[in-house]
Amino acid sequence: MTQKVIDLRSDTITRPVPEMRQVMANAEVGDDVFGDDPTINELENRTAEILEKESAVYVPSGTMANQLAVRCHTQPGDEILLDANAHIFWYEAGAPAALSGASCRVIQGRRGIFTVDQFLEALRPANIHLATTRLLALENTHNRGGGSVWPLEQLAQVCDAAHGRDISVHMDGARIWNASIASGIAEADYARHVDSVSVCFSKGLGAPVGSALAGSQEFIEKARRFRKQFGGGMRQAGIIAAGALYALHNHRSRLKDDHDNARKLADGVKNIPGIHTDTDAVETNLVYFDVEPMSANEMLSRLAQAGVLMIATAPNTIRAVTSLEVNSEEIDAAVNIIKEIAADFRVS
Ligand code: TLP
Repeated sequence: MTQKVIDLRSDTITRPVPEMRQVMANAEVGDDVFGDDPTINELENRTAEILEKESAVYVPSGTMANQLAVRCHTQPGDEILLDANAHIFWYEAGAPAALSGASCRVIQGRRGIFTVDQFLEALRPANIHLATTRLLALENTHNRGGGSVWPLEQLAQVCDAAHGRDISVHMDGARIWNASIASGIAEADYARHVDSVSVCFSKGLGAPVGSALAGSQEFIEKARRFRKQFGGGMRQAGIIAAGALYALHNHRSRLKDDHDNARKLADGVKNIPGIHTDTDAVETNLVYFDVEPMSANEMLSRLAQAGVLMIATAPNTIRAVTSLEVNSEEIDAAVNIIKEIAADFRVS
């Protein structure tokens, strides 16, 4: 019997469960560029309802949702303020510059989260030499911040400070569902402080494709036009939107299992010689740990040989992400494998 791979590379690897595939197969569809796809319309309405925003638009990816927001909020030459580890800055292939002509200026937050004072310090005076800061972008939960959740009050303070200076706020809420489950704070309670929010259905929620951008009616109308321009206008995409709708209805509460498994993994590896992790930093479904004396890549290739997949985010840093693809027993198995490999590195 072939051994099942324990895939902890990302929660993006989640595959549709059989019931989800069933609703996808039976989805009612139409041409969404004409606004005729009833399943997409339902998904957009439901998403807007949960986030308590006027409107939402379905898009192929989280990257497109974020970049539509950047495009809508800024003009070429404008500047975006965001944390130094933000996904928009790190992992979107330079899109703010390429697609919107916007530059990024970063704030050195703590685990992706910064204070109102840090925001205020980063502001530039009005001066013709300087770029205009038009947009502040927050990420909740914060990916490279270790899956950290923004404290609501701090988020509100930062957003109020931005709005008071005519700066719009976008929230990359790819994992807002995880933030909400971990904190007990409704998604809408985060979303009410920001002008736009992107959410992903294709991560912990387990849908195969898709994200959404939500905001005011006027903002989303503008985003629909840019979605077309960016090549994101889809046709009978109700097939995939049905998976997202299923995920929204059925998979939000199960994220707690992923959080429990992440904690179990962090607790399991924290005392292994050669592994360093801050277990207090594990708030949701992401676990980061440092390895030494081996490099992250050495560790990853040994793990892969043993059927455990993770990714490196720095020369000595590894990221593991829990999802519906990995159960509690598999976390135990992964911990034991890490233990064995780390011991090998110490004797060799
Ligand atoms: N993150 C992916 C990779 O791109 C790193 C992952 O495996 O975590 N915002 C955040 C906070 C994200 O973590 C991601 C994906 C996105 C946006 C982009 O979503 P997609 O991959 O749908 O474009």
